Amino acid sequence: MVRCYIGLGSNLKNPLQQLNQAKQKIIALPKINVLNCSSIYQSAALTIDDEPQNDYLNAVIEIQTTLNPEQLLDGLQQIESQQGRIRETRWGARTLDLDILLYAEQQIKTARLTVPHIEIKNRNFVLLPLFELSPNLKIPNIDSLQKAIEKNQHQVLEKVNEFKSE
Ligand code: ROI
Repeated sequence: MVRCYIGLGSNLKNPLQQLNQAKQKIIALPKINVLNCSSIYQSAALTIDDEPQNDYLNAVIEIQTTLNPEQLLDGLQQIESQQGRIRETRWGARTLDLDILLYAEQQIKTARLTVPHIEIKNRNFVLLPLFELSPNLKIPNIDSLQKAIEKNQHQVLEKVNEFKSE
């Protein structure tokens, strides 16, 4: 059994419903136990190209699994495509984005996967929900969650609600 953190994000087609549906589908995946869910947070889109985008809703789910990283990714990508994600531009708007943020304390670099997620330390929409779940979490190459969050103070997040199932 390995402990993992999954990041969820959506800014299209009823994001709240997208996240709740994705949560139910993650719960239903074989060989996964959902341990805990963060609140849902709203934030302005962090953009790379300055193209305007809708605000995002983000959350993090903590799981235990016996799946290996690639198998876990397969399951998550299946959910993304079931919920209508079309991979367009790399940084564009999306109905649903599911990322393996952390897989135990492993560092993984394959063609399909970089874990910990490469942008973790620059994104309070990931760091804050992680902090809510595990304030003392050890992340490879990050000294402390709290310090990382402080460095991104300009990124404003608003807690939307608890992560309720429908
Ligand atoms: N911005 C926010 N706030 N939340 C996201 O999940 C998110 N995802 C992305 C980009 C476009 C980088 N910006 C984001 O992929």
